[in-house]
Amino acid sequence: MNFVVLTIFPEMFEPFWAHGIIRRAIEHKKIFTSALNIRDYAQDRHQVTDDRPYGGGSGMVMKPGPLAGAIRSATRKMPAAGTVLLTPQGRPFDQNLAKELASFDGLVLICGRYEGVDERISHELIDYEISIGDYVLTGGELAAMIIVDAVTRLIPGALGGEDAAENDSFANGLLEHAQYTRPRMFEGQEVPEVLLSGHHQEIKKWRLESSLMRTLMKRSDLLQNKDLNRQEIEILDKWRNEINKILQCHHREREDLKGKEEKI
Ligand code: 4GX
Repeated sequence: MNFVVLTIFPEMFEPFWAHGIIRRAIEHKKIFTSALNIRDYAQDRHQVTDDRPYGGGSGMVMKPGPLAGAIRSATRKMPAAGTVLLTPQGRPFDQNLAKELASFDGLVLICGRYEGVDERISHELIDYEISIGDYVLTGGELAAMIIVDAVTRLIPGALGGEDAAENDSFANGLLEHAQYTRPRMFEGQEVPEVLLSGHHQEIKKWRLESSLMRTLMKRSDLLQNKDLNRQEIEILDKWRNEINKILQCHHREREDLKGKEEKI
């Protein structure tokens, strides 16, 4: 995967390329990264990339010329690349969109600043408008890093050895199960016995239950939209039966209480 970022602050990406899994993916040639300065595509002597908005008002707008020049320069070198504009108006970024983007040979990530980019940029030159969430950033750079990060870990071989992308949160539409490491006892809290048992089948089942419980408690919206498999339905059914038993008991007690009160 070839990532090309277009930004007026290319230096922001230097520490990002230089650490952790991103750095290793670059070293192992799983990804290629570059940040081009939009300013270099400005025509005038002062290399201006922004201007006042037509119609008046506060703030500045990114001029279309330098942006179009930068995008065309990037796509000329990789015609099959997808072009992405980071914007709060974009399609919400999620794991499914990350997977879709991971299938491209290259991605050109366009980072706007100020109040945005001249509207005439979007149409021909942009394949995707993407938002990383409903909040306002000072520029698209952090959003671009988030996309590079989430897409990189989906590229085969980018994650080292054990930790494969198939095993994490969202890969199966559920949140990650609870995790424990040494010591066995921490501030009066023990590690669940089953995880020490070495019983792989039981551990697998416990982890699925943990995943389902956390998803139900923290993000029930994810369960509503998910295709559940037989084992997942079995677990949810078991919980439903247990909850029903508790509630029936509770209702019966209240009925008993009411009966007694009526006699008095
Ligand atoms: N998810 N911002 C972009 C300037 C801008 C505005 C409109 C193009 C069109 C954001 C987000 C985000 C702030 C980045 C405004 N550029 N980007 N910037 N949320 O808030 O992606």
